[in-house]
Amino acid sequence: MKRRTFMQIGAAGGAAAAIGMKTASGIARSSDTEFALTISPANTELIDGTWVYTLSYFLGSSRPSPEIRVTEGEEISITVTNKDTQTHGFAIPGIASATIPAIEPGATAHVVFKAPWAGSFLYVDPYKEPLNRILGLHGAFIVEAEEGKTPYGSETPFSGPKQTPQVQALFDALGGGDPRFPGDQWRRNDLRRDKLWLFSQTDPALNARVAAGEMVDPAKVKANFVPRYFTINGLSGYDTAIHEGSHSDDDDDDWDDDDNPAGRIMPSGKEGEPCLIRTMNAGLANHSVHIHGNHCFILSGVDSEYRNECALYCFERDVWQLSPMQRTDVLLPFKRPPDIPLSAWPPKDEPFPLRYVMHCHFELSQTAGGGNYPQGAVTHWEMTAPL
Ligand SMILES: [Cu+2]
Repeated sequence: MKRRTFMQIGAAGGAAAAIGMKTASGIARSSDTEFALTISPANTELIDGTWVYTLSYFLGSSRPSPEIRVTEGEEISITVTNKDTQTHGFAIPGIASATIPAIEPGATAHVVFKAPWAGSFLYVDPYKEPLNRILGLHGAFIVEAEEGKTPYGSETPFSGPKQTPQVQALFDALGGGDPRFPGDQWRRNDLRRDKLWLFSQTDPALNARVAAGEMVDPAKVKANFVPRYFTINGLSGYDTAIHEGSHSDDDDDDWDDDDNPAGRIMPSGKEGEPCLIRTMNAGLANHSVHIHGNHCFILSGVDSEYRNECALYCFERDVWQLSPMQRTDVLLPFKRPPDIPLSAWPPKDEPFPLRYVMHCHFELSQTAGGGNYPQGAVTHWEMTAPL
């Protein structure tokens, strides 16, 4: 294969910033209805400093795997230019009309479709499935509700006709005088209350074979897949959470806070500020997402055609399974942790912010490079102040 000068994508921003590029999973906001993506190879730095060959969708020329946000019912236009030397495609499982089966090297293709009912989707390269998806050609496609209100007027992330009574009851209980959920209701159009955990994995041996020009048989990828790196929104371990001083607008890094990739992952807020977390798995390994401090309410999943559906029972869980291509929205209630008695709340000896870990219970996923712990699919959330 002919090698070109690839883009360099540093895991924490350092190397990329040197060539004037941001590494954010940039957000394309829902006021847009037209998106121009480019498929391009890149060298990506992983958490332990290892560089691997990857493929990414870029928004414009510099943002890998952008989070695309649209509003239900809108006509969406997506143009994809393939700058790789191999054929690729574009698809959003669950939205059949958004498919571009194949785009030849150097070609540009285009698809127009109507955004369906609100929900969390993945966009992927369906060509040579699952090979190209695993090499990095995936991202989140979020459909926001136009209103999303329950009959009682509580805001939810889901379209009215698709809401189940159980989901409505939960959002109506938030901040509505129910002693279990003191504080505020959930608020839409506020990304502090709307987080994304897109899990994936990398097998560097597979990436190296593709980089060397080998025509890998996609049918054999799954059986031979040995994941050694585990990412959330492309980041691992330390890089998935905001660290004091590292990401404020007054420091000398290249981020403004809105554009901070760790900020899209890490929930941060006060007691009584419930937060939606859109969890999805673009990889080939199973994940078992486990959170400390609060239990999460399961809000949605996907049906057999990968369409989004609201939960019939909003179980309170501290662990939920995320199998490959699964998408599950959960609500982190930001309430007093259930094991702290009311008489001891707010705590006097332990200062705010209270920080709680999220780690995957699929133990392999906590490491990087086959051994470095905890540098995998692990992050934390924080409660900054009591009610
Ligand atoms: Cu734990």
